[in-house]
Amino acid sequence: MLEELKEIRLKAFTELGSASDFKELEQWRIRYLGKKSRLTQILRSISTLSIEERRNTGAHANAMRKSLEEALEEKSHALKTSHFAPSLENRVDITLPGYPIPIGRSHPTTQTIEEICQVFQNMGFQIFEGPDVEWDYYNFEALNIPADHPARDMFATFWIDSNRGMKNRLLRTHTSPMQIRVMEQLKPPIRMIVPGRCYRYEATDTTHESMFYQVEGLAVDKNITMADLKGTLFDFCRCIFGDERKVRFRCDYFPFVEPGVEIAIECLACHGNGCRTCGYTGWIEILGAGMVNPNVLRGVGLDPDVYSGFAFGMGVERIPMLRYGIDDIRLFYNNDIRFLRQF
Ligand code: FA5
Repeated sequence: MLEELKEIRLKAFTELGSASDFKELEQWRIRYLGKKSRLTQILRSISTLSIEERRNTGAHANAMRKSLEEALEEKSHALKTSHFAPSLENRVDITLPGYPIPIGRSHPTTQTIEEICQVFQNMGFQIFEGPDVEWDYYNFEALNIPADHPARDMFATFWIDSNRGMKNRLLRTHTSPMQIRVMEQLKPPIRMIVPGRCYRYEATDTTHESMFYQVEGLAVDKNITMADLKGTLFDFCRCIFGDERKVRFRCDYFPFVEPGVEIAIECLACHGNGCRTCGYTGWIEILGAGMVNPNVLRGVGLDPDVYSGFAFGMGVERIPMLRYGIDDIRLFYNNDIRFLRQF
């Protein structure tokens, strides 16, 4: 039996050496290691041998099975390497340049906010941020807009909850609540700006979104006048739109300022002739402003006979609209990458 084992071994290794693909390898496995192979038969018959033969033949047969299995494993690995390597080389041209990885960029609104902040920082304004979810007190009450004041209609509100029938928390309709929060914390002189999201429960159109950005501004000190307000805001308009662009400055009403004004810029889409984008007026309003109402100063413990101030709140998206002739504010938040990657 030992002789037979030697013969099987010699034959098996010779045939394994000449196996050139996986099909031949599988046939080899069945022939030498399969259930019906001679080696398996020998291993099964070992129990019928005498003790002496059993020990000798059993050890040889088991060692042979092990070495055949190892040789099979090795050959299979060698075949895999030689099988895939040349075909990979044929399919992949490693000299070709790689695919470019698209690089992200800031949203046009973020870019505009950064630019606005830079202009005001150069004038000495500090930057603050405040909560999107606001109390009725800060959004309205402390800004001289008590409950049932008709001016609440100017700000169509998303309410969040109410307290025993009293509406209480909301998504801020403007960044002006931060005027109060900052004046509660800091003593004049104050020069601050606040960029942030605002929400209004209103139908959208070419210049109105239900979620948009504003930058609030506030300056409080002794002897601040309307001339400071006008000079600051005209300087800002020149920095952003250049010297040539027409700026309209006229009266407006906001309960938290007195007097109140608004600034509008000539529409780029129609050069002031009137079009769908500007609602056929030739102008797009970018900000409301005014001298801080004495009631507001009193509410935060400042004496209006000693201190005065100006405040403004500007719509951020309207600035790139006016600069680049974008005819619909809704394009900013549609997430169309073809629009966004232009900036
Ligand atoms: C206000 O929100 C006042 N808080 C501004 C203010 C601050 C006045 C301080 C006085 C002193 P108004 O609702 O007009 O005002 O909005 C200010 C600017 O935000 C507008 O000029 C416009 O540029 C922008 N804006 C207003 N509503 C929308 C909207 N729905 N979508 C996009 N931009 C808007």
